[in-house]
Amino acid sequence: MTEKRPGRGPRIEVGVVMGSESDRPTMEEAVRVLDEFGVGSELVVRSAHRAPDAAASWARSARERGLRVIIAGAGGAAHLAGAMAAHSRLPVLGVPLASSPLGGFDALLSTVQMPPGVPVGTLAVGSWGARNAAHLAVRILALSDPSLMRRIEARAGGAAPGADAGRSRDSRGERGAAPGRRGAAGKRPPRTALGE
Ligand code: C2R
Repeated sequence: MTEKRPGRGPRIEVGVVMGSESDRPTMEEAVRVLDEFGVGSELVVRSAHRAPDAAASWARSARERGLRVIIAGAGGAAHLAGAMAAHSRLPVLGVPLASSPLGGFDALLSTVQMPPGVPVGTLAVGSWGARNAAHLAVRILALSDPSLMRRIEARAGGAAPGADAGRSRDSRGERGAAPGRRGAAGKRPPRTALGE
């Protein structure tokens, strides 16, 4: 299923692809960050396992459709980001999702351990990864877009990275303090699914 962003918005430069409709709530977090920076995106479901031809043709046509970065989120035996990198020369950012009983560790290893020459920049598990994939995509695009770089600088102005810790979530999508920070009560944040 393809879901195009509304027609009158900014040019669509980031393709956010996910392995299943069930990944949508997490991957929408990436779209929300892109929206905050005014970066146009499309959010689609493609599965390298279940519909490999459709996934390959989406990746192969990505560049000519104007995309400049692909964000791919998938859980379990997550081959989607790797398949995107195999079929496109665009930068691919992989988001391992915690959708199986292994809590995302399976998806993390499947996504991160790509052979040399077929790179997937792998982010954290779950919503942290989805959000950071979007932030990284924005930084990539800003290298050739001075006004976007100014928006990044304006947003960072005075606020240290992680200043949105109040609404941060851990890798299971649960709310908590940012890593390395202590919560209001001075306690350590909750452990992640990967046993931080
Ligand atoms: P369902 O909820 O549809 O059963 O999917 C999806 O990303 C999802 O997290 C369960 C999980 O299967 C993942 N999936 C992949 C791929 N396709 C679907 N990892 C793929 O091509 O890598």
